[in-house]
Amino acid sequence: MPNSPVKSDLADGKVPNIVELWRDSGRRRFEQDVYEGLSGKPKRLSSMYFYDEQGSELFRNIMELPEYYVTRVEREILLAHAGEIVAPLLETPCDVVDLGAGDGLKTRILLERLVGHDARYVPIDISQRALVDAWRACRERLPWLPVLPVRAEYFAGIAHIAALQPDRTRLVLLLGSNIGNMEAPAANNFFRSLRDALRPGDHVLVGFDLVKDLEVLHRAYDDSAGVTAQFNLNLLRRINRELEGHFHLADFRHHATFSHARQGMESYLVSRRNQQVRVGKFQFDFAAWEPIHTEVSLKYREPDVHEFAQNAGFIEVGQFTDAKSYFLNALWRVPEGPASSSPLTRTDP
Ligand code: AVI
Repeated sequence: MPNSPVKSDLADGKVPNIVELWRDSGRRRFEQDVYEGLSGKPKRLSSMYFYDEQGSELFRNIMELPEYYVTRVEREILLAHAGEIVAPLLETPCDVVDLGAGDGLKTRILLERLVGHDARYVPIDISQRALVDAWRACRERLPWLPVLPVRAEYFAGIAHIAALQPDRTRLVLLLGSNIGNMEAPAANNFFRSLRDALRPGDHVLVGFDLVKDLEVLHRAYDDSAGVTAQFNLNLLRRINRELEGHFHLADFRHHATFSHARQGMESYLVSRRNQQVRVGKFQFDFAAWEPIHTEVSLKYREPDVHEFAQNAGFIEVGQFTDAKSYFLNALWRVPEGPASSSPLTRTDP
């Protein structure tokens, strides 16, 4: 369905042309992943299934929480360093490509600096609603800016970037610590394929959440209002809704803990009692206090960031942090010379 407009907005004639590259592998893959994840030991479910309509709404609520510092501190960094970040774009026409854009709120801090310049904004996300919101907000606040939304997951998004007009410099954004939801091999793989899709002189800006006081991390991933717990439990609700699951949510609790071995927060749903739960034609046994692993949110130190850049073959141009050193935005450039030819394996986050 290429270039299909968003139906609900057709009425007022104000619709973005969304390039549709999203291939929802749908119910069968979800069912298969749930079956394999809950049959395994330890049990696990992929965090990629968090983001249905309700989950995306809950994540928007998380970003507003006082305990979830990530959004706030990255905004602080972008406000302080927007000029330096967009400086390399000012010499030629440019495309700002926003991978996992959400509503693009933070990105607009950078885009505002490109007024009067031949710039375009390419938000890429799997959520149609997020893309429409990002497009609308730009139309209102940055009416001079062409916006070319793309509905795709990361790897299809990267392929799309490779096909963008060759005479424009690109700045690719991966903000908000989205990289932290990938294990290190998947993250390296991701950066390598991104680098291979870019040309010399293109730039990348990546948000890395830094290792910090464990109390701060625990509060961010287990907030007092229980929104993060609901976000995690929504996975069971989604299984109930889409796969005829029979989970009683009160029989599971959200648990978030820091793993020193993994250097990151791990989220679990823990069974409060011995129970059997039916999902469609399958039945799963849970022992009392048995966990289902649902998410990693890895945290980084500066050498980790350096290693990612080196492994993928980027030149480090700048590193920007907030006043508390909670978060780091790294700006990398693609060097002259051919892209690496090492084979890539596709890895889901
Ligand atoms: C989307 N991602 C970067 C968030 C994170 O911090 O790992 C998802 C999240 N999980 C719990 N709270 C927020």
